Amino acid sequence: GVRDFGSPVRVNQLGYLPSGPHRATYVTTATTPLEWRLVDASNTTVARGKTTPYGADALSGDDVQLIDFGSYRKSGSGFRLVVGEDVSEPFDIAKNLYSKLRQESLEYFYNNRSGIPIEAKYVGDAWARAAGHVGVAPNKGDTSVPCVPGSCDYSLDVRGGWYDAGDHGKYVVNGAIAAWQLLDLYEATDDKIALKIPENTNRVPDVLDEARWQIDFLLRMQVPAGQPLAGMVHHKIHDAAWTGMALAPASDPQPRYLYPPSTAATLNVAAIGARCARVYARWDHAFANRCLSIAQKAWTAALQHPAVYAPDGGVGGGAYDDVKVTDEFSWAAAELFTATGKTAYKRHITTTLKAADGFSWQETGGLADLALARAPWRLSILDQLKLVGRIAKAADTYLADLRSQGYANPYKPANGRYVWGSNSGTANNAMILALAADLTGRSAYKSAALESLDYLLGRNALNQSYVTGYGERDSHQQHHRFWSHSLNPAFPSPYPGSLAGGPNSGLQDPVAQRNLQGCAPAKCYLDELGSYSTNEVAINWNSALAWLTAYADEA
Ligand code: 9MR
Repeated sequence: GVRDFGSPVRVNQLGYLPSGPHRATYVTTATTPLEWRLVDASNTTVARGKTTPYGADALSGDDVQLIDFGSYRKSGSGFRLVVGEDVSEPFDIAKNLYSKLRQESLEYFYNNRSGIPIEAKYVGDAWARAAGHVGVAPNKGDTSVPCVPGSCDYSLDVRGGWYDAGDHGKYVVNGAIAAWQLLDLYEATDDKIALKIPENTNRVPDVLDEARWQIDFLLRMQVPAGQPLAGMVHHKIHDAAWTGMALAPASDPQPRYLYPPSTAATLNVAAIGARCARVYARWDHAFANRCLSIAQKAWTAALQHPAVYAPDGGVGGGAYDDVKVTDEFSWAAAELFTATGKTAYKRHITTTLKAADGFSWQETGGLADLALARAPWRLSILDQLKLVGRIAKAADTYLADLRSQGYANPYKPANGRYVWGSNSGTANNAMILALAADLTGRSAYKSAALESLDYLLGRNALNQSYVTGYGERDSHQQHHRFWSHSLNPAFPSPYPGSLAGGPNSGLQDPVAQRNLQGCAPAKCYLDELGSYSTNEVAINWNSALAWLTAYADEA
């Protein structure tokens, strides 16, 4: 049938910062400027102006016009934009607009912890659950996990960490980049926001406590001394077969296995271990030293085994396969260089940030530059200038991409196809814009970083806020084993602040295949539990949202 996207006036359904950009998109085939009005909660017109005709937006297939109500800067709630008979969803204009989302997007991680009970006193009754995978029946537990039969003859204690996404797997490639982004968030914003987590009374910033839960797990994945491939890191641990939906982690009865080590996973641990060593040095010396020593062992092992690749395919878990690891070598080298200052690492930094690549779990070349950006004192003045130039150059592309689209979005794939997890492409490119703004002081970058949040929160082709609990038309049926309310009412909906993967041209699940044939790239999305290729949650996507909302809250 015909899909109903509600009002053609598309706004950030959470709202706008008083001092930030105030833009919206109107879907219309009209080609001449139209009058728009901003009305307040009592329906009084507080501002008016003319739309700017734009034309056909390539990736959504929509004909649109643009609205800029930047002339109005007062705070309030319940505003709406009106064009003719069409009325937008309501929104706020407020200085503290992103404070709650900044916090809840980070509390996503506590909710997805393995190996610890999720307590009602932190998350409320609906989201509380027993500890998963601690060896209490029917769980086999992650405290003594054997290798997949025939691949090694030891077991490892790999308890803890975060579940990757809607599934119960824990993957080093991806796990590391998500933890990395929380550490970078801490460094970018000096984050001291209190989170509702068990560690919130210690003296360590809560975001670092949360990241440490994951880092401790990642460090446990290293092959022990005396074993073949010692120092390498197991690629992943997950169930023998995919676990069913509407299943709490503690109820998973299946055997779980360690999958063989890979060079990519080993370099991910080298990178996160080095970043950990630098960031936690101020807070916990012993932990920082342990991180560094494991990172260095991993680095040495990766040099000895530079081409051990995790296979594509497989059952029971994601593949996270990657056969190009020059970028992982470069990222790890950059993190080790910034942590230690040792020039031996420097010659292994072979990649730079490129707008076309961005960064992701698979493409980590750009992270070398992002690592250096956090430790400029390691670089000569000339190299610092070059680094800022490269980051600004990538930001220029994202700025142009955002400005050239009817729904402002710094993500604009050159091949015209949205990828699995496209919303993280938006958030990660916005992060580069924010970083470029910090490094250059150019307000256009900052404004574009903030405007990117408009896309994620409703100013898009589907009138969809992709964040649970934020906006009138929010995603709330994301693919998740425990947050399976729409399948079984005994389970909760996603915790507020959970980001959906977003439009994916690939239609890689049966629900998408049944319902989305022929979709325009920006519309290949369904808020349905079964559409894992468009509507899953994932740690590496929420880490990007957390980074960006922390930045917006500081702005
Ligand atoms: O985010 C991953 C995406 O880049 C891949 O294209 C996709 C298919 O391999 O896998 C995504 O990651 C999923 C992982 O394999 C298993 N856990 C859920 C992840 C998010 O959907």
